[in-house]
Amino acid sequence: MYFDRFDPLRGDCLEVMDPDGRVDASLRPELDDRQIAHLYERLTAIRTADQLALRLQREGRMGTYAPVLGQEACQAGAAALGEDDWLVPSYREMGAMWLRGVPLEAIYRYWTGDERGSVWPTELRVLPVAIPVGSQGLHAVGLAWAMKLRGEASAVLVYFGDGATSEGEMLEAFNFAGVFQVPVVFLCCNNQYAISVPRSAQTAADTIAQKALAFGFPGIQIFGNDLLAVYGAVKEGLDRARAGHGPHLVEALTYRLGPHTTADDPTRYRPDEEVERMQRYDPLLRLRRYLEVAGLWSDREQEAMETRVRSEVDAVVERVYAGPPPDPASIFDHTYAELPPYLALQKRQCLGRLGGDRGRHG
Ligand SMILES: Cc1ncc(C[n+]2csc(CCOP(=O)(O)OP(=O)(O)O)c2C)c(N)n1
Repeated sequence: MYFDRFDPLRGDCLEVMDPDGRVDASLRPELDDRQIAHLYERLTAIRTADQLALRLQREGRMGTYAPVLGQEACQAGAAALGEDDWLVPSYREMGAMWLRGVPLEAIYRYWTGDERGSVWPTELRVLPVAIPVGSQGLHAVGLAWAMKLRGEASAVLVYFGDGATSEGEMLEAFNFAGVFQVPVVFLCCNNQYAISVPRSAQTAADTIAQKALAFGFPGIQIFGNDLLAVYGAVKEGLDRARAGHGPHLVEALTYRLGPHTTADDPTRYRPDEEVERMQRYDPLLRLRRYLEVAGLWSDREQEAMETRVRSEVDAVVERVYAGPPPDPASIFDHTYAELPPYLALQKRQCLGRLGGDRGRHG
């Protein structure tokens, strides 16, 4: 319905719900109003948790953090995953991971530098956060290839940014996926910047979506601040991948309203007016407008929801900072099933030193 009708070479870009909340019924994915209201609440919870993370970082209680602000609708791609599918995140997918079932507690712990935050039930089928830009593309394709070889009817959804499409690993992933026709959906959250490098300096191609065509599989460009477009395109890509139609690429046009990470000052490379202009496309605003027009929402519902998500997130923060800090030697745990020899050596050295310190402190 989407991939066959929207052609990136023709300049097509899928929008189902416009910034005023008006929906094109002919393009609407199978999401009823109740489900949309639920996702609106979850995306609001993501924004709440995201802003709190930023505050915790500023208070010195969290390490470097990569905010989601402005890109919440892209996170809802994870809501389109089937139970047996896999999610492969980059570092900006706090929301997608949470939606998939990774406890927010673990996500917060991870960003405080606590390796216990890298542990969640394997049944969720979520890979760890990938910090090296583009590396997760190959992990995703490897997973998808394994599923194909095993004859499993499941698919992989991998997130990455516009900057990642300039990395060799991502291009290798596209190529491998096309040649072996593996069940993977590449979701490029094109937020217009790779730190300070604008999209225009990233590639000479008109779109990222069209790159899929060169690798021999379908690509579509969508408005990534439109929850319905994200959900619809990702769901169709996953369904088709699972049915044996190989890889699909979704380029979601979005905008990073905040800094790249808490270590970045975006005022040095982009004008304030640009950010102000983009506020109009806020993914949460259009959902609220839609629900209001549908008669499902008023200030009362909004206030009640904000109170609910605030207490949900506050309770998580309380748990994260309660109890003793982690054992420093736990930095060696939870990444490898078996430690490589050089890390095993470092762990022994670390334990030796900690042992001494612990001895001194009785
Ligand atoms: C291989 C590699 N090179 C450089 C970096 C430093 N770095 C971190 S994020 C980033 C920009 C990535 O931009 P993009 O892929 O557009 O994703 P975004 O952060 O905008 O979501 C860079 C260069 C890194 N983490 N890994």
